[in-house]
Amino acid sequence: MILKNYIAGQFVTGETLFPNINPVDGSLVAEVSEASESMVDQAVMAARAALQGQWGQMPVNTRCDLLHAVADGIQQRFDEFVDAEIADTGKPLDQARLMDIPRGAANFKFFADLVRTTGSECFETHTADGDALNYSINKPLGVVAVIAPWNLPLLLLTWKVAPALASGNTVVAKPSEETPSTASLLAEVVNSVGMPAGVFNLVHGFGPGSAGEFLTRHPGVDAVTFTGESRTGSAIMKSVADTVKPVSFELGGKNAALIFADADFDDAVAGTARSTFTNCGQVCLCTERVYVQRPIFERFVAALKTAADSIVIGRPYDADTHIGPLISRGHRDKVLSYYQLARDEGATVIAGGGVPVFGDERDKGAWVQPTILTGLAEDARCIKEEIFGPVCHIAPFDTEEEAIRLANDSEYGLAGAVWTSDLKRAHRVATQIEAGIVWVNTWYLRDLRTPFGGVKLSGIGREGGVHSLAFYSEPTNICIKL
Ligand code: NAD
Ligand code: 6OD
Repeated sequence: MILKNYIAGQFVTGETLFPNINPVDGSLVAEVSEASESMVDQAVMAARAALQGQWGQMPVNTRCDLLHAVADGIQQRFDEFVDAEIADTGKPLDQARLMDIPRGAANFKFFADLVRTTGSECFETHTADGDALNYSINKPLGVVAVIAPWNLPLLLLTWKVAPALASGNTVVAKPSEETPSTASLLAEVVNSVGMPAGVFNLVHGFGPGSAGEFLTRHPGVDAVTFTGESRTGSAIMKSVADTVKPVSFELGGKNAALIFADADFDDAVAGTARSTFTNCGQVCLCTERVYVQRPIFERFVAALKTAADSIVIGRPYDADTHIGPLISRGHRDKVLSYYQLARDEGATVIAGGGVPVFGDERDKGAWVQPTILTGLAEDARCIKEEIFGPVCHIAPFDTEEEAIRLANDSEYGLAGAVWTSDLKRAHRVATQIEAGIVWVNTWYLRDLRTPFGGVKLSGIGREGGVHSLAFYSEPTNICIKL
């Protein structure tokens, strides 16, 4: 099977193929056609042309009906999407079935419905020179480049494609080279619902010197929306700097969980196990730093170890599997290098710390053990740098002020979690954490209307609800003298 690019309503292949590898056992899922520079150029030109055609004139309701049809099309091919996501990532069936694919579809309906019902500003203006009516109309930005990562492939691609299209833009999307399959299915769905050619284009490839870079530095692109590593965000920012394009960046994290002694202990343990190990630790919102109030520190470490040791690392379709492999052997090398670095930096390995041995085909995959560390100094690299694997470090704290200081002592600022039964403390602490989102007594509970994004190295801007519409459209103020 060859996964193709989708340009100007046609499925096309270029001269170069690259392999898409299953991280469960290293087998070949598919070959992928890498888009050349001229193919990326054709995609951008098709997207520009589509702005001037039927799409640009389409009533909002018709546009939104098309996006609903895309969501319905994903639901109709639900099992294919689930299988494709699993083949690319090795994630457990339940996660793909209950989160990745339903959310991928829901993003289209949510943003379509939001655009149907969101109005714009209007002010009645009174001045000494006379009265006026000031109102604004929201125009699309134009051609939006969407660059997505591999950890929640369909969910994070559609999280940006859906609001961009709902706002009337056209899109050239590039999924991660590690996870091209569900994006390819999405192109088939878009093609099947009668979306005008060029409105949605898909190019496959890598970052530097490949489709990612060709796309973000293309002069015909009006805005770039990106999810991925902070240093990639920095490279993209440089490539759009000369043309001063708007960017929306959702980047890395080194998220802290603060566990106060008055927290519901079992909830805090279960919640922290979930926030550390879900998706094999490969969610940008995952916890990598856990701070526990001293009276319950030893008990918490022991309980989290029990939780980690009981995690079933297994095949995606096995009913008892909790977590699958990392995304690739390359990423495993990085995670294992941090496991080694932690030892070199003086950590005590409480749980895991290595590679599971299965004695079957999975030994060719990208598996690692869920890992818990203690004993590192706060300036250790393992405390400062994002690892993006199933690993956390646990350290004690004494006072609320100390906990807040420790949580904020990071170059990142994406997410935080506070576990306490004191509501006043929860609010007081949450407001002082330097992060785009703080969960209290829970983790990754999402409402798509809320602002989502990070501070510091974790990103620029907010998406979600009206924040997405604000990024993907350009308001024009019209002032009528009355
Ligand atoms: P990555 O930055 O390596 O790649 C992301 C995408 O960018 C891929 O499609 C890649 O091909 C492309 N890319 C790479 N270099 C590029 C360049 N120079 N120009 C244009 N495109 C380029 O990230 P990843 O490894 O796929 O994802 C993991 C990272 O993403 C982690 O750091 C994680 O925290 C972060 N992430 C953040 C969020 C968030 O919402 N804040 C969500 C998911 C993942
Ligand atoms: O749930 C979402 O909308 C979202 N953007 C999640 C990001 C997860 C990062 O890996």
